[in-house]
Amino acid sequence: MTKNKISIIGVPMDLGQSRRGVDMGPSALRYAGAIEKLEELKYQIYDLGDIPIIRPDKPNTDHDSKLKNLKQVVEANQKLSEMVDQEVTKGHFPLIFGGDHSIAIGSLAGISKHYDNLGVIWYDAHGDLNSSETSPSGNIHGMPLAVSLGIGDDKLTAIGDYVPKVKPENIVIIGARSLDLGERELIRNKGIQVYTMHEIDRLGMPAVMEEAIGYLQNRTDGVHLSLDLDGLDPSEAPGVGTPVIGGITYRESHLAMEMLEESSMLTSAEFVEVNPILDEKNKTATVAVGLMGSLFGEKLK
Ligand code: B3U
Ligand code: MN
Ligand code: MN
Repeated sequence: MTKNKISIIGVPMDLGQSRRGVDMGPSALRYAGAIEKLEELKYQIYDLGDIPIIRPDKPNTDHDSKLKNLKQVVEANQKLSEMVDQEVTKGHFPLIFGGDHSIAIGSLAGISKHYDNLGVIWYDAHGDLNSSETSPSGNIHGMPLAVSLGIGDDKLTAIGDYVPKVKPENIVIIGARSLDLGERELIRNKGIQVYTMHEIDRLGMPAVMEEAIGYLQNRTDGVHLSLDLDGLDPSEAPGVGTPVIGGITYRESHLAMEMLEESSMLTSAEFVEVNPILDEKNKTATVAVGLMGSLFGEKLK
């Protein structure tokens, strides 16, 4: 990693989906030793704690758009985008702990204004490319990548006061195996680069990462990693709200992180969807912290 100062921001958000417990994700990652691991690797860590999430009295739905907890998700992401923006301005590497994946809306809003061509690696079983028209669930955690492209409710796309945050040709999705029909159409129409499990099986993770890194190196001036733990196989990362069988292995994931570290292209990252209530003895958070080790250069130390 080129930067040696890392700012950690926890976002205990569970309002972007319907299962409770993912709000404990930041605690689980800290408990699994995230800070100690990064300190061991000689980074200077600035732990900014957790953003307060203002909970509604009861889960609500925006009646115009059918988006669940829209107001609360907008407020938290607005706050997150401001904090991330400040940390990037200081020259720190923002490392965000989720929380459900709706928080990528705020992360990208805070980061992308600092780059002309921010690249995004979306490591996930899902595309997260839905909008209220295509979403089967109304859950905003299935929408953050679409929102970052400027597609979706104005209250979400306008966070950070500019639209869009990323260009479709600067996105690479890795690990997809559960894509809704509307998401497939968007991927086709926008020409988004996707490595599904088919390509990972067929080419192998080394070739996939080499290609993905080469592709982004040619066109971007910074790259954000958005890592949803459900990208991994549920046998190795069971503590997630929407597990999908047939995922990326633990070892493939470590290799992917090491190759990203070698590329020196990453400028920010987030680890999301860790749900300790659904987990087996904090296994998923422990896997996530292991992956952070590889991402921040453990193999070279
Ligand atoms: N695509 C579905 C399911 C889903 C998306 N992201 C997660 N699950 N984690 C949806 O609800 O948008
Ligand atoms: Mn996701
Ligand atoms: Mn997912």
